[in-house]
Amino acid sequence: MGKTLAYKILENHLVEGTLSPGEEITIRIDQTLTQDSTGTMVYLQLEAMEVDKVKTELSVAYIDHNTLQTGFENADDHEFIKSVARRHGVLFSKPGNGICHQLHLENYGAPGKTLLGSDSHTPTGGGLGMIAIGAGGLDVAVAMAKGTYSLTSPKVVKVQLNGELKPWVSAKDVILYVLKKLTVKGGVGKIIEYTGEGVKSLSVTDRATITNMGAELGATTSVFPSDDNTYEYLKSQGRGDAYTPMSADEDAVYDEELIVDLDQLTPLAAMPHSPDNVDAVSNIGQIKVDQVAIGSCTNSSYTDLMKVAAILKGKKVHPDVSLVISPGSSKIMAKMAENGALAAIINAGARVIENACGPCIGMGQSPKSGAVSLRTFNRNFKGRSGTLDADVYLVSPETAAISAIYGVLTDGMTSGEVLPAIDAVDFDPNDNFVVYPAGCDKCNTEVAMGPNIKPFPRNTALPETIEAKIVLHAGDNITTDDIMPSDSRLLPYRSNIPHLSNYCFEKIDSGFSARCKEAGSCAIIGGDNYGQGSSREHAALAPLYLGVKFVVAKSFARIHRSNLINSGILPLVLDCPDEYDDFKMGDVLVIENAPQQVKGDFVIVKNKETGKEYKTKPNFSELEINMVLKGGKINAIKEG
Ligand code: MIC
Ligand code: SF4
Repeated sequence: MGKTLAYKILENHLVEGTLSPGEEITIRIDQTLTQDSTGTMVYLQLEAMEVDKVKTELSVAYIDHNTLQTGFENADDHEFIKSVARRHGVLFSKPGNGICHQLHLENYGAPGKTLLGSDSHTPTGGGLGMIAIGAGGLDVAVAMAKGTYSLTSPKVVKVQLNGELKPWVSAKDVILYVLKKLTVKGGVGKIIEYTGEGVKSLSVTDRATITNMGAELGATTSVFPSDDNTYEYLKSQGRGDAYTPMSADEDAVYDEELIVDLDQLTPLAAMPHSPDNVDAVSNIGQIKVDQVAIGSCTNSSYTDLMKVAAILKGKKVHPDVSLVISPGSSKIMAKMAENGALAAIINAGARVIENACGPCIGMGQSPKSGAVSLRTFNRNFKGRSGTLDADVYLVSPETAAISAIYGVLTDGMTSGEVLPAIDAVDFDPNDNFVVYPAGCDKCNTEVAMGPNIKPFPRNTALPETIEAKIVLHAGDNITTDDIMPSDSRLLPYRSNIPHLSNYCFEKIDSGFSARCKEAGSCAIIGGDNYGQGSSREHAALAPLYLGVKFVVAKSFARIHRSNLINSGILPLVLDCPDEYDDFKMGDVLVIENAPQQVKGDFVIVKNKETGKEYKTKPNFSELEINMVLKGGKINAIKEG
């Protein structure tokens, strides 16, 4: 039986377990990446594990999220990460170099390798034919310490691409189409593998746009084959020797299949407030636009921005629109400065900001009240832009640029404008933003701990009986942005859980934190896909700090479920989803014989008032049972 590309790469890295959907496996991790907003926690945890040199082939610490430096907090975090990186043999990419995923594609990603990153969009690397997985910070710290990662073997979905995209339709529209079909929970427990003759017409950065937003499907990762285009891309970055051709066997067997006819696609947009709320731009109509933001790890490649420059050249941004552009990397920005494209963008009346995440994570550029903001980003969750009542639409760079000129959402296909072709270019190698660790230098480098860096909370062993009060009854698709919001006000406190915890669930329930403190021991009730979105383990650590013991939900998103387990909080799936409505705020729930129950198929949760019992499924693997018994992953590692 032929093999899928995903399983070939996983098999090459298999350390333990059986590679079959649903089975737990441990794989070797070749590379890791961290970014600063999850990175401070990762490196605090790495220090706590008392390792010397990292066990991976390559580990990189990027600074791209908290780059505003409005106070000492960000700069202190950067210095802390730099010092720990040096102590353990990790490369450090300074702020200003660009966005981690774009930089990793350019400089380090390679076909056939495995990459684990403390950011949910790590699957961007799948555009180069690697298995690149997003995970919680602690999992990445452990991968650096041990060189391995454990996960449940996913199913593999084949997405067959036929034909070629028409002008004004781009890779963003492909992934928006897939999101419309599969929804934000359609990828949970799956790897999305792209095949078919349509693959040939997509460049590596097009492919990376698609695998990047596979995170929004909830998928474990997404992967493209590595072919001539991969070689061309690596060569253009001066890394042709990293090329290896890789693809699935002709007769590979997949668990599911979706066919996408590229030539049938038109420009699409994800409407507020979910990346799967997708419709054709022509159906949505010419809504008035207040802000357009181009950039992020989804759409900030050289080709994307050159298309934008070509559309803007000689034109004027509409008087009612604020257009802001953040390039993906210093190399892209430098190339566009050299070839005049940057001048075309600035002359059109656009604001050009730093090569960083910026507005994508609410670090500046929040739109005005009630605004319509078109963004080439990957998430449009309510309030993520920093403006609670803004309507954010996710679109391609082409749609964003032409709409910025017309002042209304515009379908480029029907605009009559001609979109020029963009030629590929070679980039000059430049590592002036990179600080090398000079081997393991543990004894000679002090950890730089600014006053904002506080110890992270640790759990204790699972007690016999857990009694907890329901402090929140939440709906479906709760995001980690809902649980632990992030913006320019809160991002500087990613290394200060006591401070952050005051804002837990702030955007959907401002009384949450106070209620937890009063209850002491707390439970949360969630709907479907609880914890989708970002990998931030702060969405588990802040609830841990506030006394949350377990979450009962209809289903969980993959990374957040792991983060809860890593923190010793029990994620329990309701066996009968209809019972969700039975639970009421303020009810006290009891789990008896907890250490025994978590080892079995069901955990019985009893309502103390009514006496009614509810069956929940822990679905824990052997490793996970050990973690919840010991009160989290760090305890499990330390105690064995
Ligand atoms: C995001 O896009 O939500 C982030 C910010 O990059 C997060 C990481 C974080 O919360 O720090 C992610 O995607 O994992
Ligand atoms: Fe940065 Fe936005 Fe990408 Fe997250 S999604 S890594 S915040 S650019």
